[in-house]
This record gives sequence, structure tokens and C-alpha cells, in this order.
Amino acid sequence: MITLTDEAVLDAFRRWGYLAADLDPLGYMKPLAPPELALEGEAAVQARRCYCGTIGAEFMHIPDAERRQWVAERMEAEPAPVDSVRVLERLIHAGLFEQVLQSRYIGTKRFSLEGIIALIPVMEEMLDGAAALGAEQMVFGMSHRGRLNVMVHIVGKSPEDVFARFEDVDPRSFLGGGDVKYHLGATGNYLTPQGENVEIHLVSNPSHLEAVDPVAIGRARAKQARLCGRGTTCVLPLLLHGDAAFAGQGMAAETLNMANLDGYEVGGTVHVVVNNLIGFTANPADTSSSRFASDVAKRLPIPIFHVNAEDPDAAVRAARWAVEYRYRFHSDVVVDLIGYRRHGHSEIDDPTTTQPVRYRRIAALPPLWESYARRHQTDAAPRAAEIRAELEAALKRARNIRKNPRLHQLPAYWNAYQGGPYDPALEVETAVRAEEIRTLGELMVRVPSGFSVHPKVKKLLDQRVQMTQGRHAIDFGTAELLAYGSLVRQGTPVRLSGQDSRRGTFNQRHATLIDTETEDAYTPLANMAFPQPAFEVYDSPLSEAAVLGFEYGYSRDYPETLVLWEAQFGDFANGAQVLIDQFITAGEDKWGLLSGLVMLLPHGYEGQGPEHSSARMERFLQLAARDNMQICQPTTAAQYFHMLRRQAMRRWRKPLVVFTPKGMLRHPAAMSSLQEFTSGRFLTVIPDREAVDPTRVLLATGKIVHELRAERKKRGDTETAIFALEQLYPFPEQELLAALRQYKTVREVVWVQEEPANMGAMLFLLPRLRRLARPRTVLSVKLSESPSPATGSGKGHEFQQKALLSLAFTRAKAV
Ligand SMILES: Cc1ncc(C[n+]2csc(CCOP(=O)(O)OP(=O)(O)O)c2C)c(N)n1
Repeated sequence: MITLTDEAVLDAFRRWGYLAADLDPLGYMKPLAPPELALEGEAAVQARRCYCGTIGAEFMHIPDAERRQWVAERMEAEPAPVDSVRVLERLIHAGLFEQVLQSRYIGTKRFSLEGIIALIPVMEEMLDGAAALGAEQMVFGMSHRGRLNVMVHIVGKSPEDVFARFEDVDPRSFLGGGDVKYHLGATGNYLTPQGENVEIHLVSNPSHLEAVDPVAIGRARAKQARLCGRGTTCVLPLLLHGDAAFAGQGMAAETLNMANLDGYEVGGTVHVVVNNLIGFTANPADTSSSRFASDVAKRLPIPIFHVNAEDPDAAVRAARWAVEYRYRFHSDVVVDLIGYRRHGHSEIDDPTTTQPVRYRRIAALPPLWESYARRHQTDAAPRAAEIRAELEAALKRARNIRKNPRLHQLPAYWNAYQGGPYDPALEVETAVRAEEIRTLGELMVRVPSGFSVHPKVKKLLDQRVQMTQGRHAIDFGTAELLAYGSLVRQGTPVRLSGQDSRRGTFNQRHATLIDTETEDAYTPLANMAFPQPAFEVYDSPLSEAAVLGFEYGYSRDYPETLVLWEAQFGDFANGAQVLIDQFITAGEDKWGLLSGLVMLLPHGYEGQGPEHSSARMERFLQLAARDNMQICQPTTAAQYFHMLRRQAMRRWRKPLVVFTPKGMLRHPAAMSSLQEFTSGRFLTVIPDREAVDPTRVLLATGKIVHELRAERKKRGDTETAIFALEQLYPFPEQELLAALRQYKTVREVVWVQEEPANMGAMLFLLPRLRRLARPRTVLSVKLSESPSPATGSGKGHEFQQKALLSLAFTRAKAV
């Protein structure tokens, strides 16, 4: 028989010990007995003590031996001492906070932390550890569970400010807007016992679980860029996850996948699973296919520390390791804090109908501070009485608060910007001098000596130089780089990310060039001068939701940067619908938080089928209200140029949704002369430039405008004027009126769209048009209603498009 060496015994426990560890305070998740651990002898006894206690570590899947060794050393060392006096103090505070709320606000949702109260000393330990290692700021993303507790005991908000929210002291300030208390963001300062200060930013979030993950990471990256360039020491992101949400939501997986990518990495995120082994009424067996909710994190080569939350000392040790590991290896790390949930999902929910046995057991459990005090042979009752009295006093004070307390403070870099309603006085000059365009033309094609540019790309670059010298009309791709380059040279950083954005889906951008001999990448606009503001362009992972969330987060903390996210085709943007609905379009209304994020969404009916045609303009228009965003579809290169520059240069920070061209990218009709760049600005409406005494106006947006113009020419039509609606929202009422007034002869206005009647801009526009065009007749031409945006047949599309154009000039229908 082969006898196992001590090393082999240890190896078995390092690999499988976590399965046999004592992790669930209620014992539902029974420790397993893997056959590999059926070992006897002194080595096995010792290894069991290290690996099967109240911390179970999963780390043997990490390929890097040094990292495995790092974890093993800590698991195998004597447990480090914990300041139990301090831990007890925090447990009493956090536990009584929930109890006082429970007795005062019976039947009000608060999402108690009881059952995982250890989270508070865990977070405190993480803050202390991070501060000692150089963190100046921390960004927290978390959901409802324990949020109010965290706001008071970690972020440092006063209990009365949080209680005032329960009193709903100032309902008028919320009419038609605002958000519930457990979604609000908060900022604060945390002082460590060593006197170091850490600024805390708790990110505002919607109910949609895990949606805040990428937003928090994007914010952390922006803060790092501000504070420590490409360094990651200064800002630590911390994400708290519910167990059911972490296991179930794809957002968590998408966000984890960004951890080590050049364009998105933040030097490691610390994750804590606030694991109460229940999701609303559902048991873990119904919400996760694996033993641990944290298994989704095993896609990364990172350690996962499972900890029994009823052992706060162990939890605090794991917390310290997590932060040290992040700082040592610039890696994500997970602490899976396993406890229970004392009440129902919220406090108005009775859990005994679905988990009657479990909740009988839970009801008999003492608060954690009591059991902890007993374990440490301390009498906590006198201190608890004091803290209870303090909380009761805070409750009284809260009843006298009349105005909603502000829980967050915007950083000073927002002072220069504003949101609110659109004001024409915000407009700026966006034209650029001809010499600057010429210089940019040279800079955007400049490569290091010896760099071999692909012959096809070389041809394009040569054309770009000619365009910028006024020898050839300028196309969209060139116009875009001119906008970015000119902004960077006047001090504005630019950050663009999306699937295949470096080259551009339609081979139009080539912002980054690839050496044909070495495949080295080179981005001319990032190397125009040294130093210069950042010009960053990244090919993103194949995600819509997390990447858009990240860029939104980035825009939240870097308003000076023009931040753009590009969808491969606009059709795919609905994969990020939660970010669009919950953050981008509603963030200002709910939380008073601004963003100047740009979404580039290729749109247009070109016969490529149901999923390469429509960026779903109708949905954005439905979400538009109170000037919450801008929705544009520029039809020419110069319009695109001015629109991008306007977005960066105005003080107004509003999300900008842009429907961008595909086939029109290189179409002569969409090109612009050099002069259109050196003068003028973005026009919300382009009136007709040819019709003399028209009797009718065709109004349209995007590519169909060019097709209508071509059709008019073909027909030799002189009766019809064609207006391009370049900005759909805020609706340019005055500009459109002015354009219409030019023509006294016009009797009818026809809205033409290539989308079906239940899509496109029609439903949004018609009521507005009718009001505006009175007394003229308002008609429309569109495809008939359809459940899917476009036909799958290329020929079918051509047929429809022909019919559409013909109808526009002959038989528009009244609507
Ligand atoms: C994306 C999403 N789907 C559904 C819900 C509704 N919902 C709110 S809380 C909850 C259960 C969450 O369980 P878990 O993640 O374990 O967190 P816990 O509340 O137990 O802390 C559900 C399904 C939601 N908020 N977000």
C-alpha cells in the first residue's frame, strides 16, 4: 500500500477541504465528505483544522503557483489575532440598528442585514486593509440587502438622515421623480484607526440586481484615471452580491470577464457574496446549479473564500486576505459570506409560508452580537443599552427633519457641468480652422518608422490626407477621427469602446492600425504629441450590458472625457436594455446624476434582415422626456463631426443616442466639403436646398433622406421639398417651424420612414407634427405594422424600399 506523504495529504485538503468546511450556520449546506479526504494521521488532523474550519478556500484552480502558495500559507498559519472589542462594538451597532428600525417602522421595507451582520466588520476590515495599502477611495456597488446599515456604519451617514427617509419627510421633492431609499447612492469619508481617510462612493442603483456591477467598475476606472493615471492602487472597487442574483444574472458573468482586459481592468475588484442561502422565497437548489452561488467566479483564476458568517473573527480574517490578495496580485477575489436571513425577503414578507421549519429555527437564534460576546466571555448588555439609547435619540431627531437629507455630494469636477432643461445659450462654436484639419489629417495617418501598414488601409489613409487637404469630400470615418483628434488637441480626452471599434464594424474607422509584419497595434491619435490627453479606443468583450454599464459608469466620473460606446449593430443594444432604461435615461430624474455618454448605434434598412437593420428608435423616443437625453441621426459627415464636438464642448451633460450609418459611410451623398467643417455647426433640421416653390415637404431622418433626394432627382420632381430631421429629441420645434415658414406654398407635410408603422419615429412625431404644421395636412409613408423590424429577404427589402419611395412621391396616406 502506498502511504501518502504529508505533502500529499496537504494537497488533498488544499484541493477539496472547502467542501468539508463548516460554512452554513444553520447546517443546511451539509459539509461533504470527499473520499480524497478520508485520511488518517497527524498530517490529516492538522490539514483538516486548516481547511475544514469556518473558512473554506477554493484556490487550487489558480494556474499561478505563487498565488496558490500565497493562499495556502495563510490558510495554514496560526490564525491572526482579531480586535474582538472593536468587532463586538460593530456587531452591536449594526444589529441594533436593524432592531430599532424593526420596532419603529413595522411593515416598512428595509431589507435587514440580520443573519449576515458580520458584513459590517468585514467591510470595515477591508477599508482598513485597503487604506493601509494605499487606497484613497473606494467604490461600492451593492443591492438592497443591508444597504441602509452600510450607509450608516460604513459610509458614515448619520442614522437620523437615514431614518428621515423612513419618515418620508419631504414627499413633494419627489413628485414624479426620485427613488426609494434603498437605491440611493451615498458618499462619505471613512477614517481608519491609523488616521487614514478613505473616500467612499456607494453607487446609486436600480432594483435590477447586479446591473450596478459594471457601472461601479467603470466609475472606479475613471477615478483611477483621474487620481493615479494607469495605476490602480488609489481606488478599490468593492461589489456586494446577493447569492441568488450572483448565480443567476448574466451581468455578473459579463462583469467578471472584464477583470483582466486592458480597456476595463481596475487592478482587481473585491467581491463579497452576501449569501443568506435564499432568494426571496426560493431555495439555493432552485437558483443555482452548483453548490456555491460563487461558482460563476471560477471562470477567473482567482481565490474564493467561503466563510461562516456566524464566526465574525474568521470573516474578518478572510476580509483582510481578500484585500491583501487584490493589492498583491492586482486580481479579483471573492469572499462568500454565508449566513441566513432573519426576516422575510423584506420585512413585510412572511417567510414561514415557504420555509416554515427553517424560520422556526431562525427565530430561536440570538443576535450575532450576543453569541459573539458570549464566545469572547464579555457582557455586552451595558454597551448595547447605550447604543440603543443613541439610536432612539436619533429616531426622535429624525422626526424633526423637514427637508430630505442629501446623502451624496458630487465631486468638484462636476461643478463645471449642468443638466436640466436644454438652453440654446449652451451652444458653442464647433467649427475648426482649415490648417487644423490639415494637421489632423497628417497626424491621423502618422506611424512609427518601420511600421508596415496594410496596402488596403494605406490607400484609405492616403485618401484621408487628400480629404483633409480639401482635395476630396470628407467621409464619415474621417469626420469622426477629425472630431476626436481635434477634441484631444484642445484638451478633451476621448474614450471609445465597442465590439471591433478599433477597426470599425464596417471597415470605416481604422483608429488603430495593425502592422502587417508583426501584428503590433498603433493608434496615431493616441500619439500625436507627448504629453496629450488620452485617446483610447478598445475592442470590447462581446457584451452589450456590462460594457455599456462600464462606459456609463466611466462617464459618471470623468465628465471632461467624451465617452462613447458603440454597438456592433444598433439592433444588439437591447441586450443592454436594463442599463438604458434604469441608468442612462432615468439616472438624472431618479438620482440627479448626469452623464454625457454617447451611444453609437448603426441603424438603417439595407436588406440585412431583422437583426441588422434597426436600433429601435421608437424605444429611445418613448424613453425621452424632460430633456433627459438627445437622440440624433446625422446624415452627413460634417453633421456627425459637429455633433460629436458639440457633445464634448458644451457644459450640458446629457446622454446622446446616435443612429449611425452603415452603407452611407462612404456614400458620396453623405460626404461633406472641407468648408462644412471649418464653418457652421450641428443643424437639428436640414431644410431643403433645392426646391423653389414646393407644394409638399417630405420629412425624414437618416439614410432614407438621401434616397428620397435621389428619387426626386430621378423623377425630375420640382414640387417636393425634402427636410432632414437630424435631431429627434429634444424635438427641434422652432427649427422645423422656421424651415416650414420658408415655403408659403407648402400644403402638406409627409413623414417618411423605412421602419414599420409600429416602429421608427412616427408614433412619437405625428402628434408633434400635426400641431406644428397646422393648417397643412400631415401624411405618412411607412411599412405596414410588423412584429419584427425588417424582412429577411434582400430582394424583398429592395422591393419594399422602391414602393416606399414611390409612395412618398405619389400616394402618401393620411394618418
Ligand atoms: C434582475 C432582477 N430580477 C428580479 C428581481 C426581483 N427580486 C428582488 S430581490 C430578489 C431575490 C434576491 O435574492 P438574493 O440575490 O439572494 O439577495 P437577498 O435578497 O437574499 O439578499 C428578486 C428575485 C430583481 N430585483 N432584479
